[in-house]
This record gives sequence, C-alpha cells and structure tokens, in this order.
Amino acid sequence: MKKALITGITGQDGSYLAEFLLKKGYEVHGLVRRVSVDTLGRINHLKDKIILHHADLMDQFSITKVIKEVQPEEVYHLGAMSFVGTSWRQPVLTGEITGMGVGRILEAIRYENPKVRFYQASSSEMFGAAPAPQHEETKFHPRSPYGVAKVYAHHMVVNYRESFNLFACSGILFNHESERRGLEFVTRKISHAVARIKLGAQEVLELGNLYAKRDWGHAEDYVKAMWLMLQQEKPDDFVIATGETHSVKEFVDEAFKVVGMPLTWEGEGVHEVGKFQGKVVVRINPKYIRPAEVDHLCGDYSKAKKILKWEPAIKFSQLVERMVSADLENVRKELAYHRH
Ligand code: NAP
Ligand code: G4F
Repeated sequence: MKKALITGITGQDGSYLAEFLLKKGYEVHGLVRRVSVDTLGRINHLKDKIILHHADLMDQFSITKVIKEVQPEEVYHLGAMSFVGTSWRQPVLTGEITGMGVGRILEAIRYENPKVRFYQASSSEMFGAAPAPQHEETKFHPRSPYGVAKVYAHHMVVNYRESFNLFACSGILFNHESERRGLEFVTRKISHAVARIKLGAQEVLELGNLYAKRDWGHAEDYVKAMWLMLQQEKPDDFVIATGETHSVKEFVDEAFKVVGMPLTWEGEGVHEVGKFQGKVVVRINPKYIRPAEVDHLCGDYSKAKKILKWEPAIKFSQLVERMVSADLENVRKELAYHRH
C-alpha cells in the first residue's frame, strides 16, 4: 500500500484528492493546523479512512516531524493562503505561508525523505498580465502578493529538482471550482447568492470586476492530473486547464439561467446592473475591485494532454449547473433549519 501525505487536506482540492487516492488504494495522511473552529467539514465523510497530523506551514519543526514519522512515497503540497483578495491585506503572511511554506517542506524532504515524489500546487495567477493563451514557457508576470509568493514557490521546486535531484513537480493549475469551493471565491459567491435570491433569502448580489476572464474547470478533474504527474518517469511541470475562457459576467448569466431567471443588463462601469423582470439583482460594489487585476487567463494544456494523457471532462455549463444545484439544496436546508 502506497502512502501519500496531503497538506491542505481540509481545503477544496485536498478533499477531492483524498477521495481519489483512497479509491486508488493509498494510505492517506493529511496535515491539519490547529484552529479554534472545526475545519474538517469537507473531509468529515473520510475521517475513519485517513490519518491526520497536526502541523503548520509556518512551523518548520512540525513539518519535518510529520515527514520523518510518516515517510510517505508521495507528498501533495496543497496548503496555502489561497485567496488573492486577502493577499493585499496580509502580504507578508501570504509570503510566509504560500511562498516560504514550500521551502520548509522541501527542506524537510531533502533531509528526511529525499526519495519522495513531491507535487507543488502552482497557479495560473503566476502568469498575471502575460497574454493568453498561457503555457509552460510563458513568462510570469504576477499581479498580486499571492501570485508573487507562488512564483517564489514555483522556482524553489525547479531549484530543488536541479540542485538535489528531487522528484519534484509543479502543476500550474488554472482556476478550478466545485460545490466545495470556499464562499469568498467569485464562482461560489455567485452560485450561493443565486440560490438565495431564487429562494427569497437575499435580494442583490454585489460583485467587483465583471469583465475579468478565467479558464474555469472542475476540481475533481484537476486532482487526477496531480496524481498523474507523480506517476511519470521524470519530474516535470505541467499546465492544467480547459482551454476555454469566460468572463465573470458570463458566469453570472449562466448561473441565473440555471434557476430560470434570465438577466438583462443596463448601465456602465460601476453603475452597471443586472435585472430580472425589472428588479436589480446584481450590482457593482467598488470594494470588491482589486488594486491590480488579472484580466484574461486561458490555459494551453497540450503538454499535459500529450504526456499525461489528461483531459478535463466537466465543461463550463456543467460546472455552473452543478454548483448552483448544490447551493439550492444547501440553502433549502439552511432555511428549513432556521424555520424550526
Ligand atoms: P483552499 O480550499 O483555500 O485550501 C487551502 C488549504 O491550505 C486548507 O486546507 C487550509 O487549512 C490550508 N492552510 C492554509 N494555511 C495553512 C497553514 N499555515 N498551515 C497549514 N495549512 C494551511 O484552496 P484550494 O482551492 O483547495 O487550493 C489548493 C492549492 O492549490 C492551494 O495551494 C492554492 O493556492 C492552489 N491553487 C488553487 C487553484 C484553484 O483554482 N482552486 C488554482 C491554482 C492553484 P484550513 O482549513 O485550516 O484553513
Ligand atoms: O474567484 P477569485 O477570487 O479567484 P482568483 O483571483 O482568480 O484566484 C483563484 O484562482 C487562482 C488560479 O488562477 C488560484 F491560484 C487562487 O488560489 C484562487 O483559487 O476571482 C476571480 C475573478 C477576479 O478577476 C476577481 O477580480 O473574479 C473577479 N471578481 C469580481 N467580483 C470577484 C468578485 N472575485 C471575488 N472573489 N469576489 C467578487 O465579488
């Protein structure tokens, strides 16, 4: 039985990856940090099948201890401060966790378990202002402290591979979403609000830049690509994407269509509004507009297709449909709970 260690196992991707590896017959270990609230919601259904260890990406000793004790064959490093918006408010903390965190894990591996296969969760946010379509050779131009931290982490992986011959890979993953996405990310914010508006629990959805374009896939498809990278003969870096791009506004339109509320749009700039049957249901709140924006992401995943034989299965409209349907269920339950 192969052993895998997942950092960030309580997050969106960590939960899907744990399910995927359990199905493959792995012994799955996860790293969790101590917090005062329960963060195990996404992995509650797996808790009897996985082994959890307490450590924090800020704390070198705790990480080294887990790597030494578990001696995994594969490490999937998904833990990070992953919300771009927060990275302007806490840039140094973001650097410590999202950037230096990978350095701490690589040091632990180098000394305690140099034969391990290592996966780093790199991000399309590293491309930032670089023109689309972006691929493995596209020059990075990050536009947020989060993007800058991920570029540092990415280069550390390349450097440890070249310096110490570690089997270390980076997956440069474009945005991937799901029913388990955190509520602050735009897709889940939209699907949750649309469900609440449909069920009469909310009147308006407030957003920032409607014209940013993202290449959105489903997290379930993307965790498979992580695993495939670690099964190759040689370590390498791969772009994982769908090759399709949509604006935030298109996501909003599609989500309202799922609940039978097609929108009409009026106005311009911060005065633009989306209406259903003459009533405003979407408006702009400038507080959600970022100090610098990534305007257009669209990934060229031909290398992954050729070498990993990987392709995304879930398309944009299915993704939106799944997220909105799941949130309709969630909101119905929340409302029923509050009525009783
Ligand atoms: P997520 O849902 O925000 O999960 C982040 C995970 O990191 C959580 O388990 C969190 O634990 C953990 N974490 C944060 N700070 C930590 C610390 N100091 N010590 C230990 N663990 C810590 O993110 P995700 O969407 O699953 O993304 C997974 C990884 O892929 C991240 O590295 C992200 O930056 C990267 N990525 C994501 C996307 C995407 O579109 N989803 C695209 C490209 C790259 P708590 O539960 O305790 O908060
Ligand atoms: O959903 P977002 O917050 O995701 P973002 O910034 O693209 O980052 C995500 O994808 C990265 C991969 O490229 C990951 F590395 C990262 O960890 C994270 O998972 O925002 C998407 C777009 C942005 O252009 C933002 O300005 O939506 C725009 N947006 C417009 N209104 C909004 C809002 N974003 C949020 N979160 N909230 C809004 O109200």
